[in-house]
Amino acid sequence: RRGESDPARSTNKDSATSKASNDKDGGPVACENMLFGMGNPLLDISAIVDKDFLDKYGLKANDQILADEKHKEIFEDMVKRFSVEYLAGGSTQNSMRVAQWMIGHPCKAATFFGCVGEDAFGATLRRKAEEAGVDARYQVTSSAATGSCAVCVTGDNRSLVANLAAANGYVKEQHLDLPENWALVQKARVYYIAGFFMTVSPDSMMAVATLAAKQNKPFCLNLSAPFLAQHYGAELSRLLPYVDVLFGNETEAATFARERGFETEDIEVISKKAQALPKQNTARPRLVVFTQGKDPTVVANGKEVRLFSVLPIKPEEIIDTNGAGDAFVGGFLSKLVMECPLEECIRAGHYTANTVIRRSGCTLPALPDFH
Ligand code: 26A
Repeated sequence: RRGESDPARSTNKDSATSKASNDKDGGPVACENMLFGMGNPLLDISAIVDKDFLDKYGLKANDQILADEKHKEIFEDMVKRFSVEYLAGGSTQNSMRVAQWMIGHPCKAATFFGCVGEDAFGATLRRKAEEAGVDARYQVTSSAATGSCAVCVTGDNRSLVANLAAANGYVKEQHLDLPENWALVQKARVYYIAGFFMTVSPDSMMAVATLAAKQNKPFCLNLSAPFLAQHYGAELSRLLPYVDVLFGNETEAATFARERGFETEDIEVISKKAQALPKQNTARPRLVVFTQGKDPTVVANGKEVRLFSVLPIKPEEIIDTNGAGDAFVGGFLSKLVMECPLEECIRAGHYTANTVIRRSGCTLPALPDFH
């Protein structure tokens, strides 16, 4: 039964409050490599910057983009002009660290695949993953530096500029397909890949997505950023039939709807339409989960659209919203993988997002205080 039931329809309402290692309710026990993630391992270089800095590099206050020619100097410039912090980043890797923290079990429950360079940044990412208890299995390339992401904070906004570098060098045949790695993929119960990885290895994503459908396990995808719906529509269309849980925020949902000709700006209608798109594994109804910052999270499950209020937070308690979306996903997945009901998955996601925005970057305090 393990890994096959639909957590969103589970009737075991108590399971989210029992410890992961506690099997007294008959729920699953935390085990190694139960949650699989794959993405761009990036080191975040974060600073509070000014409007001049954003203008110099043509950045919007709130955005996530890939670095191009005009951003070549941004990293050096940032370090020179502002006080910077170095933090483990990369969207999917953030979610895996958060999920592992919530699962709170000594075993490495979360696996992460991605590509780093042979350098100090790569070593830092490896150490951070190790400290978080994540089983990071990196492909290592000698031909590029470890990827980094400039996090330009102005007030409550943050503009992210990712220089994928080595992360862009992930090669399915050289990593995912290796028997010892593929065995870890097969072992997982739940799969999560942020849409960002469509710019790197859509074939790797398809391989994982088709396996998930074949084995009737949930495959989860994040819309990640507006530019993906705009410029990676073909990759997204290929993946969508395999998506069991689709995550996104309000801006990404709006762009997705526009690109697909939904002809509505109403997020509840968008969630319903996305939910109803054709699906490969019909045994598992799709869930669409759209966060909206401080506004309620919208969930469509095929029968209804529900709204879930987030935890209140005073503006002065917000330190940095960078990683809030990843943290929400990490919390959600930590309960999905334990086959908890939808309400518990959402509650955990709101808790981890609320925790992360009180801190710099996608970082966590020593122990979760959730249960
Ligand atoms: C392909 N792109 C643009 C990206 C990213 C990314 N992670 C993967 N691919 N652009 C930004 N990030 C990460 O998002 C986190 C915040 O949600 C940053 O590294 C940051 O940690």
